Amino acid sequence: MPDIQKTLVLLKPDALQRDLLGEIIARFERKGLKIVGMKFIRLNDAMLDEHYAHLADKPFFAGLKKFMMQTPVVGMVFEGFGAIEEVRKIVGSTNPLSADAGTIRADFSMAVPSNLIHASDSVENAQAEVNRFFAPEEIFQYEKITDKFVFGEGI
Ligand code: DAT
Ligand code: MG
Repeated sequence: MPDIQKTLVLLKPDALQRDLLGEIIARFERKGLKIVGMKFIRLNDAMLDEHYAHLADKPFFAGLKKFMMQTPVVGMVFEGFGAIEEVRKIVGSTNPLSADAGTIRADFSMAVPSNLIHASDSVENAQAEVNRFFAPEEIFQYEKITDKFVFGEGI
């Protein structure tokens, strides 16, 4: 079994504008990923400089930041076995036109930067991103009736 991990998701302004928040969240809920943090976040320039530092030299960087600041985003923290990779699988690859059918990006979007969702891509980045957007007291531990199906305790 992989480790139990936490990973960060941001539902981007296009998800909000297109009324796809519920549809997207439902996919993670159905999978069994546990929501342990969830809130609106108004991103600013400094937050995006940090979050997208790996893209700072790209020609689309300014446009990407502007896109991400159009509305609040929904920040979420999911928990589960191998959650980082499981969430990325459900999200699909960056370009929606090359993402696999059945993924969120392939099923609901057509172009970058409007690919609906951000998800952490490594253990190191997940830790940094959860801490960047959530204070410790905004991450919750609680029992769910379905925990036994999700954390492998059987029926
Ligand atoms: P991902 O979001 O799959 O982790 P990334 O970290 O390489 O991908 O890029 C972050 C976001 O930047 C991506 O979700 C959409 C935007 N982006 C990436 N490549 C782009 C491009 N060629 N033109 C415009 N936006 C782009
Ligand atoms: Mg990325």
